Amino acid sequence: MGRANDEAAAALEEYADLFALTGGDAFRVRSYQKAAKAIAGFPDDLRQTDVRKIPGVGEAIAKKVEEFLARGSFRQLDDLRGRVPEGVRRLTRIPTLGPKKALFLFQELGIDSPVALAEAIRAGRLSGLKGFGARTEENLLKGIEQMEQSGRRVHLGVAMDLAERVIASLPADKIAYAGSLRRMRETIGDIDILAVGPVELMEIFVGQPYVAEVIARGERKTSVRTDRGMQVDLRVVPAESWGAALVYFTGSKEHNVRIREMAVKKGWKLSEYGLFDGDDRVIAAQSEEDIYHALGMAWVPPALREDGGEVRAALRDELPRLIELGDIKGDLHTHTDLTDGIASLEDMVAAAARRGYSYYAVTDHAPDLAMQRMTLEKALEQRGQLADLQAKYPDMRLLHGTELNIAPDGAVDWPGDVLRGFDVCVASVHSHFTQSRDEMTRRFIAACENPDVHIIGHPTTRKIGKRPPVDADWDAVFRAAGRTGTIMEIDSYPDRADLPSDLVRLARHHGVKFSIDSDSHAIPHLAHQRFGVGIAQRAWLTTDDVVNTWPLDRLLAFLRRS
Ligand code: DGT
Ligand code: CA
Ligand code: CA
Ligand code: ZN
Repeated sequence: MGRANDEAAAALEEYADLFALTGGDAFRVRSYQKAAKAIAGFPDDLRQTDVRKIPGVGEAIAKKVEEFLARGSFRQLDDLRGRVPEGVRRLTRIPTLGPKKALFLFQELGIDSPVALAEAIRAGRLSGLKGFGARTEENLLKGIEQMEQSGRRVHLGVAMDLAERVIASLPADKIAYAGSLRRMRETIGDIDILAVGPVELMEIFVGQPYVAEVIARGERKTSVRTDRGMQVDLRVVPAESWGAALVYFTGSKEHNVRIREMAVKKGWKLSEYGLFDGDDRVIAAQSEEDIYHALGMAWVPPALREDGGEVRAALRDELPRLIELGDIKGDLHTHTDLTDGIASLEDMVAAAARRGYSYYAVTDHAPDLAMQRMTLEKALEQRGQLADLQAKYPDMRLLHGTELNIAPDGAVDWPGDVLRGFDVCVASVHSHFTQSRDEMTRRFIAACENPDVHIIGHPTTRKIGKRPPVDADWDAVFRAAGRTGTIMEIDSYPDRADLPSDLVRLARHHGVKFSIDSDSHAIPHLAHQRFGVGIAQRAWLTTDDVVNTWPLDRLLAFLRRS
């Protein structure tokens, strides 16, 4: 997927937001949003495509996109940006604050930024205003705090795209990303790239089109800010200390402290240049394996390097055989254009087959998510189409599933006899996100206890930087899931990353099994599973913990008993 698609989609989304904010027609707002989604999910690079071919892109939008491709913006977007202060636009990014209220706050009270809003709430200036009760104010404060915390960090998907683009742009002898990105953290502060190559590499780096500003430039390290605001550090390291540099700059800092202690205990020294003895003679430096082995321990997979017990386990040679992307045998949560996906059933299935899966579930939304206009007839018709398609794919079992909606009381869309007609039932929270902790906990437990619910989809419902996780007693929820054999999903969509790895670890304590799903709404999303595998690795999962690494028979038997 080319970046041009993502950027054009982001511009259209921003335009839709601004258009809504300034009282624009809701129908047109939706058409911009739809077009943005279609463009983001379009498999081919926008620059090599006739924009008008993309579904949902009419003449007016096509013109805007073409202007955007030519100069990085379009006239109507510039106009609206000029009319709405940047602070007010940032107001709308506060989770739970819609455009209408944001504009109201600006026009009536002159509140022009999230900071100003937090001050106004604390000073009691909003009390008595229609639509701003104590609960609303509390949620707004939480949202502002969350926004400040996430700060300039971006989710893994954005950072990975950029890192791969940087790596592809540089003619190095050896090049790799390190830092939090290599450890597959869910959010990334800055990107750390290591390279072996000529000094001219720095010159080539700062001349790249994605570089917006050079922060610091040197022979060994150059830092830039990219057009998307992310910082990228490029370090050129000597070939003979490649392994030592990788260990050092992969981190985490806490992991590095631990292994440096190991070196010191032996009277040695560990730095970004190598592992040295008391006389400064090099013991190991060229590869990570050499360094870990010299310290008397097994090589530690990057996702585990968080000082969470991995050093002790590596010293005893007790590290688990972590799950890897190659272990994944299928996907159990995907959508088509029957609901809010943008690709047809045929195209999604064909793309899944190209990935070499043994099984693939289609799980379009169920009727209670009213805007998707799903009906039982449509679901059954899709089941027939899937059965017909099956003949074309002898090596991949097609599963007919659905993504149910967990109502506030824990009930789901269809009665048991309908649910039992599906091979896989995912059940997710899509509404009433701000229930109290007790209500939310009961809601999830009820869903787990439903014998026809197999998987809880994107359990916390968070969207990184946009929506906070729901509040529930996860210990209690996971206990119920363990007891009932209900699978917890690791939704791999990088702005969801849901469950996050700390909750995966907690759930595993309760004997819970997991499915690593893409939650695809377009063909390129299928590849997101690699991010879910990263989450699973950070939680120390093995293939035994993850149901969609299992052979079909074992999976089906487990689904039947849960
Ligand atoms: P981020 O960028 O906030 O997502 O997280 P990291 O882990 O990528 O952190 P970053 O970019 O500050 O540094 C990259 C790695 O370099 C870090 O994981 C460990 C190593 N490192 C940086 N500064 C230090 C330090 O002062 N001491 C040690 N031992 N290691 C450091
Ligand atoms: Ca970093
Ligand atoms: Ca850095
Ligand atoms: Zn969902």
